[in-house]
Order: sequence, then structure tokens, then C-alpha cells
Amino acid sequence: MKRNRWYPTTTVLGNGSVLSVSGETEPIIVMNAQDQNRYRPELWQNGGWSWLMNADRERRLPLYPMMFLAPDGRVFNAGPNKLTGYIDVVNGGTWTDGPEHQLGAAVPPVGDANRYFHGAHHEGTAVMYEPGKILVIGGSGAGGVTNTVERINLNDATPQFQYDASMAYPRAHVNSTVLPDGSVLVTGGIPNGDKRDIDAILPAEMWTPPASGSGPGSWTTLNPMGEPRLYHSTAVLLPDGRVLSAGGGHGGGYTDHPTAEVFSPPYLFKGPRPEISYAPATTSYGQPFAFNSPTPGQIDAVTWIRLSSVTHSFNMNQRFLRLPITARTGTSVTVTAPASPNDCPPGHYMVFALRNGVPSEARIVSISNNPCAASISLTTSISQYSCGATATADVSGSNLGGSYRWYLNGVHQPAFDGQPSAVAQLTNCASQAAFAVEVIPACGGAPLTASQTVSAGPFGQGGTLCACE
Ligand SMILES: [Cu+2]
Repeated sequence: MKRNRWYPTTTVLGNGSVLSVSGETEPIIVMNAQDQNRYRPELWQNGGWSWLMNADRERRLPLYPMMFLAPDGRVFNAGPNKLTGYIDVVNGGTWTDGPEHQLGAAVPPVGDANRYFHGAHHEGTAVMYEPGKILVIGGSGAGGVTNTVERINLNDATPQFQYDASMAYPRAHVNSTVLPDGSVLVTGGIPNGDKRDIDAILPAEMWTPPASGSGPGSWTTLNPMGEPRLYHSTAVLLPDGRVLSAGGGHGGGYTDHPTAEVFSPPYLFKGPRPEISYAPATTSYGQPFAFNSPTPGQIDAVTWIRLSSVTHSFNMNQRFLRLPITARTGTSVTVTAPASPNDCPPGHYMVFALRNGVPSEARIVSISNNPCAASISLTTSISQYSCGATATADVSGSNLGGSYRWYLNGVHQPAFDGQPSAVAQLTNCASQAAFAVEVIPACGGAPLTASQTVSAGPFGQGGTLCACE
């Protein structure tokens, strides 16, 4: 970067570049007022960093600010400062003021150094739980640590913060983790500034989005964690659907907790889990991609969540999207990848298949702008034109991922799954082997299929009559 940054936030943009904002220059902590680039964000692209020269050099944000790539391509500073804003990276980093949080004391006037630094949810957490829809949770503004939660929908014509349902417990130094079913798990935290383990909030809480898609969600208190998770603790979703909660302490006057534990959300106790038996390595924007499952007809939702990184209560990269199901076969489900890189920055995502809210374990798929080109063909042969002949089918093609699923006379043949060839026995002269193969290209796309039918009789190669003994 152009400068040393202690506690910056980095945000991946739709074109794969990275915005870096805030952070202070250690050991000076408060940057030199003569610095022409003080508080100025910078951008990484094409392997190098550059200043955003249109950005206000005096706009001082809190450390590790809550930054989200918005649906319109700007980056939204959702908090913890009361007066939020957008930075337009495309246009040199120009800032525009956003709405104010409900929580917190009056925003300092224009020109006050604390105008954008002034907190509403300081040491709280924030999460984008659907494209453009953000929760800002807990922390402290006016009147100590809060259990209040505010939500905003950046897709609205005039986005405004409004209070959502409150948590059962006030929490600062808290983590939020978006789950495969679209709910949000909140773990750890402390209801005051005393830094004592004995005050730690041990029960987890889960936010369920409103069934109607608008209005407040609801909170459920869940089982307690084993150890306090306060300052410097982390929480991240694992590909198996559990949440890893770890750490805490190591400075700031808090007790060290160099341990980790995993939380199993309620959906893991609600019945058998669906399975994704194959998924492609990559897909591209707005394109279909398929995955294999032993029970494609039972999968009623597909979601994906970006691989993420978290520190100081803010996960800079978690993104949750629903992938609409567009087709099914006897062995596969096809979904459509998100069309907008602003909703879904390029990179790696955990794909979950759900049945009645119960998620599968994830497969990891990356998304980019490279359309998938793949082809398939099927060739068949027969050992002899007589009873007891063996018919063979062989796949060839390009960019095939090896997820071959074979059907014989319309029936899936699991014994040949993953193999590039299949065989069938023709017991008499009336026997036919109708081979069909379905393959999911390694680069995504809809399933490719090919079929060929082999007959034992009545006339085989060269007009030979099929004969049985
Ligand atoms: Cu720290």
C-alpha cells in the first residue's frame, strides 16, 4: 500500500480490485495533519496501489469500519459511525453522505474532525444478509453497550436505517456469521466496558429474516459457548455448516482465550442432510451451473456464501446469495449464478443445497467472467451380433469434469458414476441398450448430455443376422 495502515478495512470490488480505507499510521496513531493524503483511501488493481485522489482527505473513519460493496457498485460505509456514506471508487473515490443511524448522539457539524468518526455501534458487528440488505448489530454509541439492531436496504430508493428486533443481550466485541439458510448467528461479546470474563455473554443468538422478505426479523437465544469470546475473538462459517468460534484477549486488557470451539446450528438437528456429490470448480456471471446430488428432487433451495475473513467483530467478505433452481435431472440440479459482480464479487463461494432448511455440506465454486465452453460426444460398440453381446459406450469431449452420470434405458446406473465408459449386456436378439450420459462441465454450465442406442439384432454389422443358440 501507499501507507502503513493499522486496522484498515479492505473490500473486494466487482472487478476484483480491492479498496482499503481507514487504519492509522503506527506508531503515530493519529495521522499528521500536514499529510496531503491523510485518511485517504487507496485502491489495489492490476497488481499495484493508487490513492483515490477525489476522496476527502479529512474524512476520518473509525478503525475497521463496516464497509460493503453496494448493488450500484459504490462502497457503503455502514458504520460504526452514526453518519454513514458511500465512496464512489469508479469516480476517483468521491464520498457522498449516507443516512444516519437511529442510535447515537447528534452528529457533529460539518468541519468537526469527529463528524464521521463519531460512533453509533462502536465495537458492534455488521453483516450483509442478502444483496444490499445489511444489519448493524450491538456495540456502543450513546448510553453504553446496546442490544439494538438496525437494518438498511440499499436497494430502496431512499435507504434509511430503522430498528430491527433487538437481541436478548447487549453485546460489544461480538461476531455475526451468515448461515446457509440465510439466518445470522451472533456469538460472543460483553454488555459493558469492564473487560471482565465474568460479564461475558455466553449464549448465542440467531436472527431469522422476516418470512415476508420485509420488516423486522426475529431473534432466538441458543446454547451458550464454553468460553468467553470478547475482544479479538473471531467466528467464521465452516463448509460443513458449523461455525468456528475462536480466540479472544491478547491485548486491550482482556483475558487471553487461545482456544476454539464449534457451534452446530439448529438446522443440523432437523433431519437428514442433502448431499452435493459433485460441483464444478468454476462458473461465470449470470450463467447456469449444475451440480450432482443423490436426491436432486428433494433439494428446494440453493445458496452460496463467500469465503471470508474476519477480525475485530467485522467479517469483510461474507456474502450470502440465493441461487434460483432452474432445472433438475435424475442426478443433477441446475441453478443460475448471480449476474451482478456488485452483488457477488469474483472469488470463491461455498455452495449449499438445502432441503426444508437443512443444508448440505458445501462445495467450493469460484465465479469469474470466463464463460464455459465444453462439448461432449458418445461412441458405442458391440462385442458381437448375437445373444450375450456386450455393448460399450465411451465419452469424449472437452472441458468435461469427470462427473459422468450414466443412464441405461432411462434408469440411472450408479455403478458407472464418474467413469468415462459404461457397458451393458444384451441377452437376446431383441435387446437394446439405450445409453445416455450426463456430464457437468468443470467450468460450470448446464449439464451436457449425449445418447446412443445399441441393438443386438436383428441385423448387425454387415447385415449379419443376430443368432441365438
Ligand atoms: Cu485489536
